[in-house]
Amino acid sequence: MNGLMHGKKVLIVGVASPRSIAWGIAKAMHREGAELAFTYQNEKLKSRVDKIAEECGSSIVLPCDVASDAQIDAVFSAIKQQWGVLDGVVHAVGFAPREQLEGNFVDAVTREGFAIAHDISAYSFAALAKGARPLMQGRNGALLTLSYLGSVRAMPSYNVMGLAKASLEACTRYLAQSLGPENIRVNAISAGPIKTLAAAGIARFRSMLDNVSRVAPLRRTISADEVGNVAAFLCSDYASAITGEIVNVDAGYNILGMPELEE
Ligand code: NAD
Ligand code: 0WE
Repeated sequence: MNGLMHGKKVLIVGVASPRSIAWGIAKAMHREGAELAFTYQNEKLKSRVDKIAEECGSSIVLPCDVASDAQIDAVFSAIKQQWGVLDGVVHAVGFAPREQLEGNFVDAVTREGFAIAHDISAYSFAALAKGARPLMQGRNGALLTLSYLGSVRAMPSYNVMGLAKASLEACTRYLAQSLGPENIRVNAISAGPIKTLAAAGIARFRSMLDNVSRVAPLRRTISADEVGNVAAFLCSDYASAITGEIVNVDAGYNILGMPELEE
């Protein structure tokens, strides 16, 4: 068994369903020879994550609501006990209260909505980095997070999540600067829209996907498996000189100034 990530031990945070981007990443990393551990946000999601972990031959499945320092600490204590070391962490978590993602930004934004979005979607990446750091010493460690174009462009309805993703991308750079001397790399993938649970119930999500299919240079949307392949590369030693980077995996959508007019 030889793969891009042969023998690497990776913690995956953010699996909620078989559509999750984190699940596409886990499958790619497993295929490339990584050993995986998983967390689940709450008891409602536990059985799903158990099932998905089993498919990757993983027996480490731990509770972790990233709003809780105690739960984050417990995750890394358990990893320390079971593995002793860690090579990678995948952070695929984002949340804002639902009302934040509807309508006009100025109407929707509140102090509390802002705080929650930034806490769960951006601070949590730094919190996981703090926990992982001691277990990654003397190895080729890699941290990876998931962002979206709404961090750098104003998008309808994405609202305060766009601010939180901007913070997450800055966090990626600051973590890269902070942990680079310990040979821990930190990168983000900015993914195009994918129909996951996090997209369910978002008004006009279907028309966003249709728009991407019409105008993106590749004339299609992307899959979680395609994000997974890039994630496996970024967390592998083939990416040993890449850190602090935001890699777009979006069929080219972000490069456009103006879409080509349809005939
Ligand atoms: P998803 O719903 O499958 O995953 C989101 C995950 O966040 C879930 O596993 C959920 O349990 C977790 N989460 C939310 N609050 C949490 C908390 N307090 N503690 C622990 N976990 C919590 O959806 P997804 O689309 O796979 O999202 C994964 C990441 O990808 C998110 O950061 C999202 O912003 C990002 N992203 C998604 C898209 C898209 O179109 N789906 C595009 C670009 C980036
Ligand atoms: O990051 C995201 C979505 C993250 C998200 C989703 C939800 C739905 C459930 C954060 N918080 C919540 N809160 C909930 O209660 N994406 C990149 C997907 C997404 O969401 C959008 C998008 C896109 C793309 C919202 C509006 C406009 C575009």
